[in-house]
Amino acid sequence: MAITPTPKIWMNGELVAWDEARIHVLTHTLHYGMGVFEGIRAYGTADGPAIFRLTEHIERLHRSAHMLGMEIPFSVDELIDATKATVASTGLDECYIRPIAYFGYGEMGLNTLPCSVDVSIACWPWGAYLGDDAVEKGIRLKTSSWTRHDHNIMPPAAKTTGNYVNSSLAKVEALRAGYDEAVMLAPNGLVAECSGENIFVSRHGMLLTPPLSAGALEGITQNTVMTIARDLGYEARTDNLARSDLYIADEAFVCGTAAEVSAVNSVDDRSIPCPGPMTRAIAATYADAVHGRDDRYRHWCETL
Ligand code: PPE
Repeated sequence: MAITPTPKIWMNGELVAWDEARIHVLTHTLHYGMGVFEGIRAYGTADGPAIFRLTEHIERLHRSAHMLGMEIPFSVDELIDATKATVASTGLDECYIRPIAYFGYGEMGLNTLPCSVDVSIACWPWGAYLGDDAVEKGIRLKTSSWTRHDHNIMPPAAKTTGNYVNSSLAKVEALRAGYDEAVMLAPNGLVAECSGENIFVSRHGMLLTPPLSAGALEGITQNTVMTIARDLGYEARTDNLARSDLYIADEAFVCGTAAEVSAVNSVDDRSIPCPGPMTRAIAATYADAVHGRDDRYRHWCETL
């Protein structure tokens, strides 16, 4: 999806003009994929723009870096302030926000120990990630021929730039085959997640989503959905899912910051009732939560 420029990007402590936010071609992370990033959304609320669960996203950025042995030279609080300042500088009510921490210019070779760590935060307007009618019409999923990372190959729980080679291979394969998104299996054959979202299925009234141990990212939207689901009176828990669980699901949906809550209408051409009542209710409550319209979740809307 094309990027629409905004006035400023935050780089290592200062806001610079969008066109000046440049890096050298010998930037370490460009070559070796040892970067960590986040995807966050700001939404218009009655109190002005609010960044949904900003603190949790920045904390996860720090956890991802920790898993790579990377020391981010800015604290969680400093990056929260920087993110708010970047969003404020755009004048936008709603936007997608992309913080990234990466090993910078000056060292080459696989040893990251001597490398400097650079951080930037950019934001721009970004619409529906899986199409405007993803809740009503649902998306078509395909089981990927690409296996999700094993924990001993690279940590799937870290949101690292390198992990997304695997995601992009799966996404492009699914699109070329005429599907909307790929669902990826872990090396043990159990369901992990989609190329850019967590997956939920409902079976016998119980909402299930694969845990971190299955190779899923600890999704902040996944956590939001579990809270909303329980508040709506549904039972929800993390559990291992087999491919068969997808084929015979009563309902299925994917969720992520970019994708929000998007219904699934089929997996490998096996149709799934769509949109089911749980998916509809959760998607509607999620929309209210992010826009600050539901008092139960107002504390997640971090105003500038
Ligand atoms: N799994 C993966 C692999 C993933 O990339 C995301 C987010 C999630 C789960 C859901 O995480 P959360 O956003 O905390 O609920 N994917 C981000 C990047 C998408 C992209 O195209 O880039 C996102 O949704 O912002």
